[in-house]
Amino acid sequence: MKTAFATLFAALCALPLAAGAAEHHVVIDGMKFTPQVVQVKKGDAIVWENRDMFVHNVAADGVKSGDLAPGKTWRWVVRAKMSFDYLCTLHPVMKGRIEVK
Ligand SMILES: [Cu+2]
Repeated sequence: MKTAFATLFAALCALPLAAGAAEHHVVIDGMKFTPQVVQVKKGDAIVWENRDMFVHNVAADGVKSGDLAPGKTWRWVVRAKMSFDYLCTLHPVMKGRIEVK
């Protein structure tokens, strides 16, 4: 149920807000990023929302959310046309990927 809701939430939030640019949501819960792979365009925003009971973060080269306490969100705008993998440095088994088209 919780997972289904998270998926629905992510799907709803992926709807474009304005022509050309979209806001994508990634839910952090159950020690994972959902969806794990997000396809975006340069100029889009991604919002990570920590719904887990633990502190997590989003980290890659040049991408650092800092620690996100439970309930916190972090918004980041895609500035370069470059795909990358990211992880939570506190729990390196938590991995995600941003694919920039
Ligand atoms: Cu974590």
